[in-house]
Amino acid sequence: MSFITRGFAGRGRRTDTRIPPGQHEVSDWPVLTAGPTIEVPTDEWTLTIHTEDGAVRRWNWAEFQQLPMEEPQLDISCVTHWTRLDMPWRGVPLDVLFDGVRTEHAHVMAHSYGDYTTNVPLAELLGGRSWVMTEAFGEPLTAQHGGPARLVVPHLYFWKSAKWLKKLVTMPEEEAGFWESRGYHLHGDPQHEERYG
Ligand SMILES: Nc1nc2c(c(=O)[nH]1)N[C@H]1C(S)=C(S)[C@@H](COP(=O)(O)O)O[C@H]1N2
Ligand SMILES: [Mo]
Repeated sequence: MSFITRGFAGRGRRTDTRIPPGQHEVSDWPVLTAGPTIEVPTDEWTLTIHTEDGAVRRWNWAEFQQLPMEEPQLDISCVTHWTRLDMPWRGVPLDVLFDGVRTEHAHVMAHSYGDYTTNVPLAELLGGRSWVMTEAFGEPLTAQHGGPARLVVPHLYFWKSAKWLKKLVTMPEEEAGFWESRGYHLHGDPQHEERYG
């Protein structure tokens, strides 16, 4: 009895520091999409970075595969209160994609195939804090989870992690994306429960 109590207490202490306030841990991976699942064949997929200088970077699928990939284990928190710890991903850090890109702009709008958008400060996409992922759990990302490639910004609520990523467009001022213009917080930090604006 005391062994079980200690076991649960120890597990509680471990996760308490990693589960943001108002969240509970799950072991599955819910699918959340506003609208239909988008099917983007890899031979039609491109990712583009737009700045005040125009379309300054573009990769097709084959070119994207040549970029250096990382395999981070990330804790993901959705504003609908689930948190999944230690998800194994594979993708290209945005530091690599933005390497050598010059812009005066401090904000980015991520655009998906199918018109979803979400805004993130540029600085928060850099410094090892976000990736364009092509795999999760050792498998290519399924269409329902945003394959062939999705943004993942693990320190912000999961609505910032645009599925079916198509374009990253820098902006001089902060503008609201799809959910941000429908009541969600402009920033979305789970540690500070920035759920609604
Ligand atoms: N293109 C696109 N990206 C999206 C969404 C969406 O509807 N369309 N939903 C967002 C929300 S609200 C969440 S919680 C996560 C869900 O990702 P998942 O279905 O892989 O769990 O994707 C985010 N990215
Ligand atoms: Mo969400």
